[in-house]
Amino acid sequence: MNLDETYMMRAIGLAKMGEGMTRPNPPVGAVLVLEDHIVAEGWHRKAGEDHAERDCLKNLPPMPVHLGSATLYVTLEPCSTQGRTPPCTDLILEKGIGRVVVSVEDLNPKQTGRGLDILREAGVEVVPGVCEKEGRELIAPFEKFITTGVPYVTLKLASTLDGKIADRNGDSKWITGSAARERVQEMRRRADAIMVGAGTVRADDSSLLPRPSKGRKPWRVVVGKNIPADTKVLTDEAAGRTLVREGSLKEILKELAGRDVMHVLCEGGGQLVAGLVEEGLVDEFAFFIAPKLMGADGLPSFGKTGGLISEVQNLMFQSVEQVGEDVLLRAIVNPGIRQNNFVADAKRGLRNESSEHSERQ
Ligand code: AOF
Ligand code: ZN
Repeated sequence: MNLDETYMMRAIGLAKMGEGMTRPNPPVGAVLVLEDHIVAEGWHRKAGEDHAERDCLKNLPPMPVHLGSATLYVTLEPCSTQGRTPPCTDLILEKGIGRVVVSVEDLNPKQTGRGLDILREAGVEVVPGVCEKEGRELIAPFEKFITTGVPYVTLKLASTLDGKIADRNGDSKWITGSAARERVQEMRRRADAIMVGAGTVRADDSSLLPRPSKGRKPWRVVVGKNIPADTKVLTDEAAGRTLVREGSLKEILKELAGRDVMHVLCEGGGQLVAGLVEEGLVDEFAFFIAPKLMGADGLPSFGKTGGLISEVQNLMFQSVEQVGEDVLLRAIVNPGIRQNNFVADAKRGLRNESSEHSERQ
């Protein structure tokens, strides 16, 4: 890793502190480096509050410094328009910063490329694309939301090695170990909404809130009906932020976007996740796989079966990581073959929906 990448990774680390808090803005981090030392750091905490650049530059030590030889590392192209806050490009020029290193362009149509052009035209050395993969991953939910008006959906499943999410009695506590469950808390903190099917609420009565919340207040969305009135999501201190919805999953997601939700974490069950996959609404899969075997009586991850090998949903693995005794496999829909095979399957009437297990949403 060269120095630019090292400082950019620090900026990405700072940006992550804001994940789950910034909606409808992206998480952004910034680091100011002078003579090979980090002299200030900042990150975007909340929409309406300082952008990362302003947060960083306001933390400068109170000494007369000439910033012509300083480099500002920002995870996102600095904004150039007046929004809830003034343009960061103005601030960078006002401070006389000589070099700006950026991870990714801002795909917000109001911003794309403009901030970088303004800085270049003013004589600032601009270096884009440093740690681009990590920077892009950081703001993937924002990019999906700002360019399509639909939130980014991460589907989390915890299953046995043979793909079962609960035993024949519906009991899922606990398939994966404590490290994996801790990681799920982290994923909840990064999300703006946690979505589950009604059957999962009936079976688990989980609060679905991140613990500890570290200030995060995600929406909770239950899809389906017949939710007992005394369940946690309807009665606890955050009950005012629980939505119960039925009908088109796409419309539900659009409604959430209208509430500034950029990132939805779906935690099952089998029928809801099958619906999301069928409609091509899942952006990322996070499979936590436990080294356990349940056998045919276990509840399948996806509530529908019967697809043919020629018609399977093609995914592409993104990463493999050991988390405690379990494995986290991250995957996306293979962009090369992004077609909706489940829908094709349904149209041909090939699915077997008779499984009693598919009743659990
Ligand atoms: C940055 N740094 O830290 C963030 C940026 O309404 P505003 O003023 O907060 O502007 C929101 C837009 O600014 C947002 O949609 C995105 O394009 C950009 N976010 N830009 O330079 C930041 N959060
Ligand atoms: Zn800005």
